[in-house]
Amino acid sequence: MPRGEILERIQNCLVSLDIDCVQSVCKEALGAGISPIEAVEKGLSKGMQLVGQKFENGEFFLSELIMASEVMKEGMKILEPHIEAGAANRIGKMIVGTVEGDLHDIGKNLFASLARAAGFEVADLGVDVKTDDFAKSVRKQKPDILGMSALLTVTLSSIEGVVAALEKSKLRKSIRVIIGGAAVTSQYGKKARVDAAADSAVEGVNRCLQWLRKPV
Ligand code: B1M
Repeated sequence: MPRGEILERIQNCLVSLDIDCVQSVCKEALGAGISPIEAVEKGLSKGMQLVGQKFENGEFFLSELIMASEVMKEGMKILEPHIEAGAANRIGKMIVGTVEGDLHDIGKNLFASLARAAGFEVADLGVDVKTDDFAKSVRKQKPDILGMSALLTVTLSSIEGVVAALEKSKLRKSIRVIIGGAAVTSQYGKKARVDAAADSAVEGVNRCLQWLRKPV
């Protein structure tokens, strides 16, 4: 079966909220030589966007969003072990988390797992991370990079709060800050004075790798 069709089937399985279907088509994708990252980005993540559209136009309710997250996580369980570790040695340290008021964690988890596979040591602070907790963790753990995920427009401004807290405690200049998530745009990234705003986890991790080759 053509690769495009397999990826489309992954999306359809997700939209149908069918765990068995997602698991078997993800396995089929790997068997057909589709890279696990492509299956995540063009299959599962794309399917989640379709789920989001159905929620927006009233076809899906919160219960379906919750179910879709579970289905995506089951698909990730098949694909994640195949995302290869690229670097034998630790290349840098990173702290990640989803901003205060926001409970979405799938994109943040994806970014963290790709970063680990690329050789980063990643401390994951979880979801709904308070501004002060981001700043405290940076002070304590001294990472090279801070990554924040934000999917809700209403809580997006927490990012500016974290940047301000880092500036206040004179920590901002010693780290790079990257943000991502459905609510993030590059325009917002400039407003929030972060170093990068990534559209995808792959793009974000690639940017982090570039930074570590060219330290702050
Ligand atoms: Co909610 N949700 N949700 N949701 N949800 C969205 C975000 C929404 C766009 C849906 C919609 O209306 N179309 C909408 C936000 C609207 C807005 O603010 N503009 C929304 C809403 C409104 C809500 C609630 C308020 C609903 C309610 O209660 N009435 C509520 C809020 C709860 C809260 O957080 N306080 C809510 C709840 C939920 C669930 C809990 C049910 C569930 C999340 C479960 C979970 O995460 N464990 C959920 C889901 C699943 C979604 C959608 C459908 C899918 C999100 C997702 O996981 N996508 C979402 C629709 C959408 O995004 N279009 C939606 C897959 C994931 C891989 O994508 O996280 O964007 P994403 O990550 C991408 C990139 O953004 C990037 O990489 C990934 C791709 O490679 N990326 C990074 C992400 N983080 C990065 C960090 C980086 C770099 C790249 O560097 C650090």
